[in-house]
Amino acid sequence: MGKDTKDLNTQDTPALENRRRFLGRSALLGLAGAGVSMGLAGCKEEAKPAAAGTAAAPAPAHAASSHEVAPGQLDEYYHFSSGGHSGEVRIIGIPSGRELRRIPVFNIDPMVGWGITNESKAIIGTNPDGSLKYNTGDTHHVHGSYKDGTYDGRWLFVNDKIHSRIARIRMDTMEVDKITELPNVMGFHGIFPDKRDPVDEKINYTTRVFCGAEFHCPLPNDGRDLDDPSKWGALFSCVDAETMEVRWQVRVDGNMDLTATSYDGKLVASNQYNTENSAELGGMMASEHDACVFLNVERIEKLVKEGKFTTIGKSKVPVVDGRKAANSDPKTAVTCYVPVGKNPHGVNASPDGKYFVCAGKLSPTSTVIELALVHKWFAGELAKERDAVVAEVELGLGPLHTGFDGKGNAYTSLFLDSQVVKWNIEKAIAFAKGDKTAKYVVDRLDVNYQPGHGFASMGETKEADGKYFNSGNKFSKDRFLPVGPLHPETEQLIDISGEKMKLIADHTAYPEPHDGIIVRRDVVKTRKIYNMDDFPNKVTAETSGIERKGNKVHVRMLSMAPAFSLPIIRVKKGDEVTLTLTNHDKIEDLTHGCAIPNYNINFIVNPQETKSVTFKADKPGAFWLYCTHFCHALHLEMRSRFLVEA
Ligand code: K7E
Ligand code: CUA
Ligand code: CA
Repeated sequence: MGKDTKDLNTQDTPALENRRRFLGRSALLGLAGAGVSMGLAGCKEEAKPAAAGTAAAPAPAHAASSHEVAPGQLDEYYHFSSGGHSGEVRIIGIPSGRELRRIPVFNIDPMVGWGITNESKAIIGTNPDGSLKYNTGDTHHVHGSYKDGTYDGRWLFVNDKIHSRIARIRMDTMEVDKITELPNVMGFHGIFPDKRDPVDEKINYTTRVFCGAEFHCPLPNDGRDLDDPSKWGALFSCVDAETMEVRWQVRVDGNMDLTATSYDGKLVASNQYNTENSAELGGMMASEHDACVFLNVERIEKLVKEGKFTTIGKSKVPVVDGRKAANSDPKTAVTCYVPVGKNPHGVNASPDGKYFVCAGKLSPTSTVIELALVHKWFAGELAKERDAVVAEVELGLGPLHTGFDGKGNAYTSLFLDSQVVKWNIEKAIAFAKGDKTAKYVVDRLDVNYQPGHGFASMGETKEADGKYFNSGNKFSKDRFLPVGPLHPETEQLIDISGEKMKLIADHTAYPEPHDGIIVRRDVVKTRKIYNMDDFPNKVTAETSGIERKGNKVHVRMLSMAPAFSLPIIRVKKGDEVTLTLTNHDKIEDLTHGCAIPNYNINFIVNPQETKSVTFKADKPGAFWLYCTHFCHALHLEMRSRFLVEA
């Protein structure tokens, strides 16, 4: 339709108009300069517990209106949630909100020994001296692997924004098995698995994971160009889902923020808020338009195959040029930059596979881009990139992220308005085409208070079922008992099975949840116990014992409730000790722990699992190596003497 974002399609309920006026609409729309950070963080008037909003209104009959799951009953869904700068991923039951598990990813977890055992250190990454390369992380987006357009229950992928790493979680054990650091990028933010191969019909499952990098940095980042950010750049990366190696990267104009993939496997999109390529806050807001960029996966991989790429610094990863200057002919272009409203945040693909919704953030709009039209542009059959936009509708202030119910409705979080707005995509398109009677806003719900991500049950799959929507909110200060100056955040569960949304539960969240997915429970198939043969260093009754080679001592031990196989472990001060422990119990959930006082050792071994630690025996004395995980009536007695001779 090729219209400018300035003539916004506006349509709203009177209540919202009042609210906007109250908030000072023009001031917010004209955000500029130093005020913006304050504006985004705290401009909202001190929010009150929802009294006047729809949240408290009596709801009509709903299909799924209770969050209560009776004692002994199981939840219907798993919610896999990112953990923000805690560096972890969490598993929450939906609708109960019960926290089921924490998966350490980029953080250290002494309960399981993540970051303590040799096996976990090897996954996280170590320095030449064996110490951890990083022990911090910032997870924002967790997404599952796909088959035939829905989750296959195989893997979860999550980003680390701090150190630009991608982690893979096996869903049968809910443990990380691979972490890869992306070269030459900074601020790796958006992540999304592909849903099928762009070319090979038979590959209808995830084989790639796409990664958007938000921050520009020198290329390579080796000390050059520190004072000339105009030379800095941002790359988009493709990681092989199986090997977790970086397949290729694309140099782009502007930055890459969040990421979404098409159901046909051909395109991947990223919203760009810094098309200005600026290093300054003001500069990042200079332009009235930013972009949602689409990458043509097939064409990129063809260029890589033909050797039409460069490399950056020490990295051997092929880098294809996706900048505008090199992609002026749509028929050969690898990138299509679709102009959208100012500083967008969030791009999401609708479950029918037809649309991408890019939320405005500094523009009160959501832009609907039709996939088929982007394909047309790549075929040279669309005059302008902007013509792929089929609607750009006003929703409210600070739109960030969008979920879908599979019934044609989108649910967009409004950070500044503290609302979730339900809107109908086809009606929005009709409205944009000129049918001013098309009521695209279906409902609004106040949330408490500043929503970031919102996502619906199975909403990122073609099996979107429209039952639950989770709103992850910041600034939830008065929603729970105060627990010190730092408050919990809120995950609010919304029943979206009816015409009107209904808030049905508040769950606490340890800061800070961002994105998550809600997965039907039958998709998830976890193992009951481990397979001992999966561990090459397993300890058997025959190999249990202590082996010395010079000052290197290998202690091989097994656990079987309620005892360790070695009652006494004797070493000498200065020895380098490797302790390998295999749990020979076969009963589901019969886990043992292993802690050594004053040696900072603590980890668990699950049934049939093997783990090891290596440390210097630098403190003489007697230390009770004991079982930390309650395993047996004689759990307290389950210990060995670790003796270090002076
Ligand atoms: Cu909006 Cu990092 Cu997805 Cu958080 S990002 S909210
Ligand atoms: Cu073994 Cu407690
Ligand atoms: Ca911008």
